[in-house]
Amino acid sequence: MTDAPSSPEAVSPEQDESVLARIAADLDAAQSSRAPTRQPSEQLSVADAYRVQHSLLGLRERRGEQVSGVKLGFTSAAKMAQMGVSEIILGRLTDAMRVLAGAEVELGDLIHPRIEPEVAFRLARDVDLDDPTAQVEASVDAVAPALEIIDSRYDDFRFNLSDVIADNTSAAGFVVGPWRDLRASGELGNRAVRLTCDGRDRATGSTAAILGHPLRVLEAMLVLARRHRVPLRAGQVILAGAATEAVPFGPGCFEVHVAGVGSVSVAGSR
Ligand code: OOG
Ligand code: MG
Repeated sequence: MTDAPSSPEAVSPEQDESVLARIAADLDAAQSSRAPTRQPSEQLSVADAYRVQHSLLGLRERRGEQVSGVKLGFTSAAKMAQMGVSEIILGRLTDAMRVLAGAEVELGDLIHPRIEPEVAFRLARDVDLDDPTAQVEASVDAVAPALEIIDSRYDDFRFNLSDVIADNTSAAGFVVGPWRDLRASGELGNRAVRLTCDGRDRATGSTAAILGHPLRVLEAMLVLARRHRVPLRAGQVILAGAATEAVPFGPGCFEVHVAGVGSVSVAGSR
């Protein structure tokens, strides 16, 4: 007897390119019109979901955006429980999503944004995905506190694993604080993480919530980048994934504090 298929990968047929392109176009339109869309009626395999993500990125690149990094999602139990998804996912960051430290973000440009505290790493060298001995950690030179603004393009911020991958893992904005030399920043495995709004605590946790240690995301990232052919290039930012639940991003000044790493803020404005 064989086991029943358990993952979307196992049960979903590959979709035609035209179906994938249509889903990408719907997601792109939802983002630009700030009107959320329905989850696709097709059940996508994980591989197809990354194809949709690539084509969504292609639409952004055709408008002149440039990739500035990658982000990991669902690397903490807090996020998995909040969203009901329990597999690590990879998304792409572009220069248009970058927000300067301390800057204001117009909330009306987003659908139903949330914000979450993150740790960022910086790649100092390209990673050769086809080199079986590639070591990402050796290619990372700096760490920084970061905030991620997520904004699902789906109604009610609800999705399944494949649908959130297709939607570029809800990526909408990111803010990176001052970089510190990774080798001089000490043990990163259990640093207190705090997200405040106008000085009041909104979420608290520890970097230990991120796969036990935030540097472990680098291995997970390499596996996903190889499988779904996501280039990893010198200078790119890597968001390790939120250590706590995301909170609604509304008016006010949101700040992340990562003990011994630093702080950075962003303001929501109407
Ligand atoms: C998906 C993105 C998850 C993280 O840090 O875990 C993520 C979502 O929650 O909408 O960015
Ligand atoms: Mg995140």
